[in-house]
Amino acid sequence: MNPELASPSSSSDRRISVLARHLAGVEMDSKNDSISAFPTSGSDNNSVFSHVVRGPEDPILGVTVAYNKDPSPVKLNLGVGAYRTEEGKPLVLNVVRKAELLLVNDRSRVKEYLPITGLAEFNKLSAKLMFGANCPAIQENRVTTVQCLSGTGSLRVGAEFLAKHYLQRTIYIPQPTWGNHPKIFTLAGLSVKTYRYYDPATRGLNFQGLVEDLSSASSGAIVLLHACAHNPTGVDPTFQQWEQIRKLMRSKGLMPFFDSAYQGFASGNLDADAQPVRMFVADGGELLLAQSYAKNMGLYGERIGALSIVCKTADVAARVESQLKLVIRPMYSNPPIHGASIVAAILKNRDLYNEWTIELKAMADRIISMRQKLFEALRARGTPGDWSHIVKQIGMFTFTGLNSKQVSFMTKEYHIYMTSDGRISMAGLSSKTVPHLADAIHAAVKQVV
Ligand code: KET
Repeated sequence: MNPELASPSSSSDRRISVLARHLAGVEMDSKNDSISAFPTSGSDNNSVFSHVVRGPEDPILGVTVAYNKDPSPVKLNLGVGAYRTEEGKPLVLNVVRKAELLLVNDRSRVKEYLPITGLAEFNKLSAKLMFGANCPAIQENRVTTVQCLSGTGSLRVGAEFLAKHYLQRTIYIPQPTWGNHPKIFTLAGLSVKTYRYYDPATRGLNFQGLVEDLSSASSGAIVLLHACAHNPTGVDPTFQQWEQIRKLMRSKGLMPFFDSAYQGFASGNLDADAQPVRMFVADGGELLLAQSYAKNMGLYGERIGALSIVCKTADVAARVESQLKLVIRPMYSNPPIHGASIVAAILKNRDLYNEWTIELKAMADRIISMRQKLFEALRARGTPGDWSHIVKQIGMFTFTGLNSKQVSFMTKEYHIYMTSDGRISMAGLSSKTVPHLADAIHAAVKQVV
């Protein structure tokens, strides 16, 4: 043995010695040497953090934590909105693999810091993807787009900017909405209120309530709108209703903040899903947009997205961008390069873009076929209730109408994991697992009220 590792004197020497022996692969069997013998271990009374209470798990991501702990072979995770194949496996799109190969083989690529605003090419292409190739606001340089950390980071940066520079601090979010929205906006310094959105009785849009609530919102308030495939309800306004919402919001000077996490997942078509946002841009008014490539390119862990702010003039847009940089720099300095490079490689190449749209449509279609299968399975079992909302709702989720007791029952008895509001991620289902889910829903509805 290395003599320097033997007979340590002081306690810090002893720690270094133990670590060195650990790294050298020496077994630590002597009681004196073991990590648990350190004076800082044992009781937490000495810790300056001993008052810290355990926080709750996240209502969505915590579902995966619980799922991972369950040893059952039939367990099923329908919690987080993440696409799975028919085999229940995560999917890396072929087009993403191709783009990554192109990037790896390009020796001119380096790992320098990106600018604070991210990869310029990615920003341009992202704006074009949502606003359309011939968008006047883009041509007039009235749009500033900054690369952010996926949809969540884009919402946060947008909210921090609004809290600092916008005339109103109130943001209206739909009831219900994605569970992270109220936390993001509150922590950014905005004050959160809700507008009616979903009617549990009809399992459809409460358009009347929505119009009433936005009509009585204070002038200039910010309004969070899901661009398409509303999460968790799977219920979107019709184009006619969008037009009414647009007119109402513009007449009251309400500021639209679009959250687009599912472009392409509602209809299977990127342009069709961008329509509501494009209606608001076409009227010449201002708005914010948070875009995510987590779902539609399957780039979840790459944390790639963008914040766009459409302004009235190029001059205002340039000044807004300079302030976005001041929000971003102390928060995370500048964004990561890999995901942005993948997205840019796909969006700028016609063949790769076309291939992406085909793979995206295939994901959307598989989800639609799961809706049909689940609906038919419940009908075949004679499960009490009208389950037609399963096929009517759009996007990744079905808002089943199951209550939290029924959800707990399904988790306990059937090892099916989902959020307590009764939302299931249809993308996590496969032909093989539909019968198991249908059995669980059937039993829950019959046995638990
Ligand atoms: N907006 C909405 C509406 C949304 O559903 C999500 C993610 C995001 C933004 C943020 O996604 P990001 O990965 O930051 O680009 N929703 C799913 C995952 C999650 O909760 O983090 C979900 O609802 O399961």
